[in-house]
Amino acid sequence: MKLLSLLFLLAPLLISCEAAEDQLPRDCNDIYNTNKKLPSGVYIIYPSGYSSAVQAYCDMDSEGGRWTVFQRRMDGSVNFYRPWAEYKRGFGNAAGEYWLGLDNIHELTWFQDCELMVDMEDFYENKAFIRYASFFISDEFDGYILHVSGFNNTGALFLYPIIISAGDSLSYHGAMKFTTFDKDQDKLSGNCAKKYLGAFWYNKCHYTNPNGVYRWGTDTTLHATGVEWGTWKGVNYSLKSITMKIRPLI
Ligand SMILES: [Ca+2]
Repeated sequence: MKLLSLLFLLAPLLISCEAAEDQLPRDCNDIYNTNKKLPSGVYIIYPSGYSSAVQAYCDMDSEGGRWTVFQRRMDGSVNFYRPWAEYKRGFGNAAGEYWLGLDNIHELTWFQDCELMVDMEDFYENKAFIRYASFFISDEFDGYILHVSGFNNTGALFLYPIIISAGDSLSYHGAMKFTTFDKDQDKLSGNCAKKYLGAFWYNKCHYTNPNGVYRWGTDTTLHATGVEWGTWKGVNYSLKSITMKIRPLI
């Protein structure tokens, strides 16, 4: 009898929690839909319900906005050479350099069809952005396998007159598991994260190393360890900035 009364008392509370949870923004697309005039900036999103609140940078400007940034390098202020637990959970500062976390990226891409955009800039003010029509990753049990396809470089944009495609450096990493220095899931006999000082969906090993060491342009001291997009600037040119962002297909 006591239990029944308790349930009766709690029922409205449980129902209201459920209703409120439905209204929590899962990503920047949800935030955009609450008010289409909101500017780009840092917002709180809830990739998997109430207890999953996390800060993310929302790009509300590029190509129609709605983008949730999950990776960003821009000034070398954050160390990206970190262990598995950090890549799983996320780290850094959403207003600057950060990684949203593999669990969050999985939550945001597994249950809805998403596209990917990568923005890049070198130290000569050349900029490029490319898109992939489909992007999602599996869960930790599967090793966070990367699924990426539909490369589209029509968005390549350069300030200088020579127009060259930034190229597809990511498809080589498709179907790979995520590797950190303390969790080797790549195709190399050694550990690609240790060899190239980053953490990524390394194959044997990489065409791009967005989580590598921030190194201000050309640097051949340690081969291919910088923040690189190989098909654009080669693997010994560390970019000024790179941003990886996702949004659900409409
Ligand atoms: Ca290996």
